[in-house]
Amino acid sequence: MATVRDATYDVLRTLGMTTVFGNPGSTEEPFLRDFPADFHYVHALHEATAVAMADGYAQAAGVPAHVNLHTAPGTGNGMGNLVTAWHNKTPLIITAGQQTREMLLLEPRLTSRRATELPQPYVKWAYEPARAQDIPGAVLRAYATAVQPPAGPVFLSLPMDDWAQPAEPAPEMRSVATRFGPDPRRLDEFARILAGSRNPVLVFGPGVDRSGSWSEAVALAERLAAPVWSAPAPERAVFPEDHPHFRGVLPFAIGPLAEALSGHDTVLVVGAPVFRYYPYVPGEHLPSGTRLLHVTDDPDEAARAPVGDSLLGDPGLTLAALLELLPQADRTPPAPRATQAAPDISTPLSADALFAALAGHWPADGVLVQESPSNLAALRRRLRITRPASYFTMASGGLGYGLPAAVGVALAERDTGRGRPVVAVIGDGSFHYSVQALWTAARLSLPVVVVVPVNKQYAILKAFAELKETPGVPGLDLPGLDITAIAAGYGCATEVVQTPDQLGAALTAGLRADRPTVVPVPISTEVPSIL
Ligand SMILES: Cc1ncc(C[n+]2csc(CCOP(=O)(O)OP(=O)(O)O)c2C)c(N)n1
Repeated sequence: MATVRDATYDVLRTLGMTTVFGNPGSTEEPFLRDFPADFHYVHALHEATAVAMADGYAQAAGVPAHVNLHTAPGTGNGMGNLVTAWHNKTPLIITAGQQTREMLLLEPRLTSRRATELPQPYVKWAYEPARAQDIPGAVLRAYATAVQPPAGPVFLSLPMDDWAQPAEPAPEMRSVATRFGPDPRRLDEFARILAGSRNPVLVFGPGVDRSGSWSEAVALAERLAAPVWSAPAPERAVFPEDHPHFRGVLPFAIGPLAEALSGHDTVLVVGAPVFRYYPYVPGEHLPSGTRLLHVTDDPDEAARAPVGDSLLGDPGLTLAALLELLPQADRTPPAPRATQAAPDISTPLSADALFAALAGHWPADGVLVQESPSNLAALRRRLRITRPASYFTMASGGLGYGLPAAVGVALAERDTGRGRPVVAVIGDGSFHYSVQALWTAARLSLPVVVVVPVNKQYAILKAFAELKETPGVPGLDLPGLDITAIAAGYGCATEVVQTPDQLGAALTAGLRADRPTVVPVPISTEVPSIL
């Protein structure tokens, strides 16, 4: 007799979801028992790590990922990175154990009280099946919900006594659309406005990368002879950053962002929120007289934009449709950005010198995962991303994503056979939020290189305190942390680097190794301005 457990593994198999990221508990053991040989359990030592590894894996492999968490405490531990997965628009199916139905009324130990409310509002759907027999169908519905636009995480709470119950006939396998095209009438209107603009500017967001449409984005920029910005604080790179039209990443504050767009009569934003701001710097959302057109596949993103007219549609399909309608603009294309002077080499290195060295040794098909808050501007200034799907960070602002995400990306590179080298740049503060990911990377023999700029402080919080005039904040210094010892304890190779040449050697060796390598680099403690 087939059980609910058998039927659920069959559904997961049919969906191609045979990798399970998790940390097990008693409420999950009835699901995990006799773990099938054709499935891979990726063991995380902490649930935050499990969720972010799955997120990185899903984004790099371009598939939804499954995370199995412990009941309420495990789900709680995973919550920070669940918030990030929601903002990242990463399709994740989170399953969590629940106490046995027989005892739920009296709330025994490990009951998840109001289990479906716990992950709200950072899931698209949360459900505890009314009957054990509904689990396979609920997994199918969870999958459909997670992958449809806007993609995102979903949550199932699954009582531990359900798995041994007899299954009903398997649910009908169905397919669902993951992209939708724009309304043709509204599209015509957008094309007409763009064609009639004197000096349009393009702002591309992570949706362009998620929809695999860099080539359409480049074609539109060239068709309109328009400069291109990345939307502020992007979680993915959106355009070849060595292209002459590329201007950089927009500032993430109201006044400065509007200033960067001044002189343009039309702004076309594709695949991003309007806009992702962080420090409050008052001002107008747009320069006066500028019109904003917003293309997104997320109705909520369109609804909350403070300015602009929106068109719902997949970024890639909409860019392709605009290209059908727009003639070649008769304008001088924007001139390329000035090349940067080489940074001074000092001891310790400046962030600029570190990242210039990283760029100098960068593998052509390298993937960068980043969580280095105060050094982000220097990193993005020095290391230009020129290929799609090769830059990942968190959209949320929550630390503890980058390190485990890099491990998930590296696993996806191996599983897909693509094998691109993965380098993470993780601040010495950010390093500690999900540091256990190093152990999983070591167990899986993943050759990920983790560069840690060591400034022994939460520098960005010092910069924020300066901007917002809040002196005397405690807890902004990080003395007494031995990154080398911590990394070695989790099974990593480590090498402290002081010079650009040493970095090149460490990178080459680390990317060829059969385990992760952590590379602490002491850097200047100067605090860069936040804007
Ligand atoms: C989960 C979480 N906790 C706290 C913060 C607040 N926070 C933002 S940046 C930061 C410091 C990061 O330090 P580090 O990684 O060393 O980078 P640096 O600013 O020095 O470049 C902190 C604590 C956060 N964003 N997310």
